[in-house]
Amino acid sequence: MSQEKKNGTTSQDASATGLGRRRFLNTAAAAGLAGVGMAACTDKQAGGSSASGAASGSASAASAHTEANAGAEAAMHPKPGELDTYYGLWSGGHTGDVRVLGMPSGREIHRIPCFVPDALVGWGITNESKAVMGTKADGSLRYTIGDTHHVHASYKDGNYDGRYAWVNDKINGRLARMRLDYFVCDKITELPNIQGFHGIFPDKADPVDPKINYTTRVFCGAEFSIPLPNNGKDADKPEAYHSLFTCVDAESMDVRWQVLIDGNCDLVATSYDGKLAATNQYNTEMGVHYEDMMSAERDACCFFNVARIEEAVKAGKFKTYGDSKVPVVDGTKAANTDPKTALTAYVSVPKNPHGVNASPDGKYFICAGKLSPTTTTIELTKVLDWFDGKLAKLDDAIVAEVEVGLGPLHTAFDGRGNAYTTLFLDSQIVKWNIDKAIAFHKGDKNAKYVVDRLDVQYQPGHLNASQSETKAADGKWLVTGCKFSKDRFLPVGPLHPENEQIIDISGEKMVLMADHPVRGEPHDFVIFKRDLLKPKQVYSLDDSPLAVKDAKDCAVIRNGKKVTVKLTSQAPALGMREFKLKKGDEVTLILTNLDKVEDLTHGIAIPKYNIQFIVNPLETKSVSFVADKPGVFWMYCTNFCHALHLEMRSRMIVEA
Ligand code: RUQ
Ligand code: CUA
Ligand code: CA
Repeated sequence: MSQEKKNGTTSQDASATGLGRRRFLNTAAAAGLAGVGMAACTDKQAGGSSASGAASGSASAASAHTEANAGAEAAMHPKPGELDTYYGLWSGGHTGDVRVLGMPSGREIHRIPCFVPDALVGWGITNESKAVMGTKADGSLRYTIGDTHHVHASYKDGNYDGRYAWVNDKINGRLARMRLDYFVCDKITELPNIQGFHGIFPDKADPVDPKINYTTRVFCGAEFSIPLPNNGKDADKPEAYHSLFTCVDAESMDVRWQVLIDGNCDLVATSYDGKLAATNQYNTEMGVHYEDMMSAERDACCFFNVARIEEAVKAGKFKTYGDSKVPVVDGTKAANTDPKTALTAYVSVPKNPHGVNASPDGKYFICAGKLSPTTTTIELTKVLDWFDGKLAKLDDAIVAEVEVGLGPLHTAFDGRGNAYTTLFLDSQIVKWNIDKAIAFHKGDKNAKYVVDRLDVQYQPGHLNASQSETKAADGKWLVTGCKFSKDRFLPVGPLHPENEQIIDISGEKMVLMADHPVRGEPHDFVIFKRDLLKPKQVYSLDDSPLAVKDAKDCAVIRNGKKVTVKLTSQAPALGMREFKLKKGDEVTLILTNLDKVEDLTHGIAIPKYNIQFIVNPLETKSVSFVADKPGVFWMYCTNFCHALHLEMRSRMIVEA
């Protein structure tokens, strides 16, 4: 492939790697991008350093795992009854959920429904879940679809603290929070004035108060620009289109503020000191057509000075759009030319960058080039220097810009100074050393920054390493989400599963350990030590104001047409064996599970009423419906709970 020859980052030819198919896929994928201005990898890349002659990594063979990896092999295949050592939180893509995996086995343990109804738990059926999801005036769900991409968890002291995780919904511009004690979604916020909410990242500390060394904000990047206000009037006025960067309060989940910027937002990163957040921008051209978005040779990584933005909001220097009350400060280039007062700083990055990731030593943000074969390393103290008026040229914050291969998308870290970047077009992961890349960029052409390359199957998007984006990056495991599995699994018709590959990164060379088929379409994920979480095993009756605390309290309480049915479940019986309603009653059924033992979950289904949900030990849930069908309806327990589970029923009698 000519591109590879030119960029010189791969020293082997196709026959040496023996990977004809991979090259075929590359050709196909590269051809798809060739027409839209994918940067050819030349030594003359503006501002970039050439990797010619520097990168001599060799592709590790997939069969390389041998006795050396016996320990890793054993950890990946826990014996029956053995537990995993890490949790993984995985976005589900357009299934709209979040998945919980045990790692490194890759076993899926749980799914957390957020944006999309879930039949198992009754998410979107119970009143409590509907209140989280959001309803229309008639009580029906406002949205029933979602597209989750990026999951990140709350921090304290630079490591996860096990309180919360957040995930985006790209389709309807919403942010969901999950409580990590119960592994449930407890709040969803719809962001105003934006579309295509993509990148998210929680902050790791407060920018001014050192006592707040934990997450209090979540930053959200809007990928699509829209006319502001988006009322159908300015569709043909490109100058009316904008993207906003949004800050959400981690506790209240209220939107605190937004920043109007030039260009769009893609992925988001935050610094360990809380002072900086950033978003990569691929459409600084502000094109509304596809071709326009690829015309510039360099786009940007836009930095936000969090403290200054919050001062500006406090000082009333903002406007609002439409019905939204959220303060919007001006972060456009024209309004931020003086570094000493600037709210934003646009560091240039080659053509259409994608991922931006913070190194675990807290020093750098690394931008992956996507249409450029490079990664750009930005030193954060230099960005802060620029804001202080101590760095004349903002782009001098770029301390390395080196070629790594074709289609770099995301970067993970091992805590030993190495970065791992997915190469979508090359179907590879490249391991490279950050210090050596910096040395190479400075002019030391002998600095061999590429440490290793590993072929993956095929077209990797995200990757992440155990504890990667924390100060406790442990360099043990790397997972990559390959967008195509092709021939790796039994065929099941035209749609193949994705291929999540687990890689041992404890040694110098990466070793591919396992393929895992996954249902579409995970994007990002985080992997962290299991002892960072202390999940609760049972609810408390006081968690719900509606709780029916004793089976004796079961009753049908009538107030005209409005009827409240209070019910309990305790294996193997429901608190009422039968109850009567009248046709047309507006019913709210409250169900409390009085069992106190973990895993003793009951479910309740009402045939023909389209109702099914589960209640965990000491949990209370409710559902509202109109008893519009007369007859006898056997409500039954859906969740296997007891030897007499099948008998666990109650007759709901609706009188005509
Ligand atoms: S994006 S394949 Cu939605 Cu996370 Cu990069
Ligand atoms: Cu209760 Cu099954
Ligand atoms: Ca661009």
